Amino acid sequence: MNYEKSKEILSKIKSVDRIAVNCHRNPDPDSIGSALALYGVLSDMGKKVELICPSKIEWKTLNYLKNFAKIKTIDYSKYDFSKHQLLIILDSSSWDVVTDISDYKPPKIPVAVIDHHRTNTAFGEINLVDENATSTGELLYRVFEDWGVTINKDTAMAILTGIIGDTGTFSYPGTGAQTLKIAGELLEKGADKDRIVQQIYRSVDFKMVQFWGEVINNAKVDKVNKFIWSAIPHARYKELGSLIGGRESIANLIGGTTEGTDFGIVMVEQEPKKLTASFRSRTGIDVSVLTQKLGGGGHRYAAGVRITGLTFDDAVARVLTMVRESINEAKRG
Ligand SMILES: [Mn+2]
Repeated sequence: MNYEKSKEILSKIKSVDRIAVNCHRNPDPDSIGSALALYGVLSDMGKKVELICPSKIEWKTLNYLKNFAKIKTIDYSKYDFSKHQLLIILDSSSWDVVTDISDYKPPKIPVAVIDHHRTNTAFGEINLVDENATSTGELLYRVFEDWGVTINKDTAMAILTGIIGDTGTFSYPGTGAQTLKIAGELLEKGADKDRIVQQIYRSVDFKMVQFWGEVINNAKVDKVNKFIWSAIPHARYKELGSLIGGRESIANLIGGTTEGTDFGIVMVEQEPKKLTASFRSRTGIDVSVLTQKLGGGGHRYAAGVRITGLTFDDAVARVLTMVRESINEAKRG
């Protein structure tokens, strides 16, 4: 048994027929892969499952995953949960992330949370949170082991998609023997690693490459505090095509790459007065500590925060000021 809570979740599943499984807001490959892996396993158990997501799926290149088209975009403020007996939430640290609504009132059905974010607020009735898992995909692999599930090729593809998505193809620190061993087992079960990498990392629209160029052109290095940052105002973001996922992908690229820096921040004003910042650590400095001070969350190496209600300049200044103050505080010890 990998997790004590696995059993509790399994017996809850066994006691119901109709289950909703979520993809979080602006779902990434781990969210989508995990949801589809669980969808397959629950369907094989004879459950009626609905896959729900508050956003449109921008990761069209993941359409190689079985049942990809079954993910429904819903409005959580209007959705009728009474048709389900259980909601299983994956890869989401809070209701805000699940629903894309900041003051969401939880539905009146049981909720089980399976997640790997250290900032998870344990907002379900049952919470299986393992912050040492690289991805929800990896976590689910262990849960499926606990459940005695035989992993077929489709499930293996979905799980490996989550792992490869959240580890930058096994490159991020914290990706160790356990993860690589699981990945090896998934390959033996028929998962196609090369296809997954091709679809996640090597199928980038040229418009996106141009957006990356803009972010790189605008980047500045704070040599004193050792970080790189770049910020794109809404008007320019719109001109460049309002590309969902652009911020995260370029944050991975410059945030974790630039010599002489500890971390990087890419800020994009996605809507007027709605700025989202992605933080990426290069040297292991815990960027989730920084985002948490601004009301956000995430992991040691990758974290984020959304600032609403401020003009672009004020929001950027707020992020930079807080970051610089935190670094100075830490230096003073
Ligand atoms: Mn994840």
